[in-house]
Amino acid sequence: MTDMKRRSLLAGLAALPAAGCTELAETGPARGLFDAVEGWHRATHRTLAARQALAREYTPEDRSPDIRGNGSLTVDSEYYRAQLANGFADWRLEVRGLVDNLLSLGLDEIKALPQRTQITRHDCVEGWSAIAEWTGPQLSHLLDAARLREEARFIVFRCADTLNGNDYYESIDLVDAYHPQTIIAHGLNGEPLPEKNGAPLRLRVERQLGYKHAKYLTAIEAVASFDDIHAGKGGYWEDVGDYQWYAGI
Ligand SMILES: Nc1nc2c(c(=O)[nH]1)N[C@H]1C(S)=C(S)[C@@H](COP(=O)(O)O)O[C@H]1N2
Ligand SMILES: [Mo]
Repeated sequence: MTDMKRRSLLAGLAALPAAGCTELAETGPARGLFDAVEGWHRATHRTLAARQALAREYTPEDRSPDIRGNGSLTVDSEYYRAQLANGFADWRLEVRGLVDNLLSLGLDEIKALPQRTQITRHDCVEGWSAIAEWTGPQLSHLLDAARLREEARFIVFRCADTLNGNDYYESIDLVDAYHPQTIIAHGLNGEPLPEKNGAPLRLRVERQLGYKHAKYLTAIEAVASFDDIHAGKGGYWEDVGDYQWYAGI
C-alpha cells in the first residue's frame, strides 16, 4: 500500500471537498449535493475515528491471575511438537499474498522490531474475560516491510492448529490491521507465550472479540477477497459456527 493510500485510509475522508467544489456548490441545486457529500464524508470520518479509538489499557495490578486457554490448547502436528521442544528456534512467520516483498521471519527478527506492550482485556463470546499484558511488534510494521499492494483489502492469519478437523484461521480489514494496538504477540505477562495461549506467536486485535485473536501463527496473508479460502467467510468460526466476521467491540 502506498503512503498516500494509507494516509487517506487512516486520516479519513473528511478533508476531501476542494476549494473549487465549494465555489460551485455555493448556490443552486449543487448545494444539496454538496451537503449530502459533505455529510457522507463527515459520517465516514466519524465511523473511521471510532474504529481507530484505542481499547482501554489497564495497570499491572488489574491483570487476571490466569489466562485460561480456549479453543485449541495444544497443537498435534509433529512439526509443532518438534519446534516447541526446540524453543521455536526455527519457527518462521511468512508475510505473503498481495505484497511486493515476501517476508519469512524468525522469532529473533520479530523480537528485534520495535515492540509494543499493552495490558488489555480479552473478551470471549462464550462469556469470559481476562486481563493480561501482551508484547510484540505492531502488525503495521510487518505490513509496511512487506509492502502491501494496492489490491490488498484484508489480512488473513494462518495457524498451525486444527479444530474439529478444520484449519483454524482468521481475517481482519485494513483499519484493524493498521490499528496501533494490533500486534503480533510473542510475550504474555513478560514471559514467552505458553502453548495454550498460542506459542510462539498470536494476533492481538484489541477492538475485536476473542475468536479473531488467531493463535499459533504460521503466516500472514494479504488478500483481496476470501472466496478461495476454506468456506469463504473469512474465519474458522465464521465458516462453521455462524459467528459474525466483524466482531468489533
Ligand atoms: N489458532 C487458534 N486461534 C484461536 C483459537 C483456536 O482454537 N485456535 N480460539 C480462539 C478463541 S474462541 C479465543 S476466546 C481465544 C482464546 O485465547 P486464549 O487461549 O489465549 O485464552 O483464541 C482464539 N484464537
Ligand atoms: Mo472465544
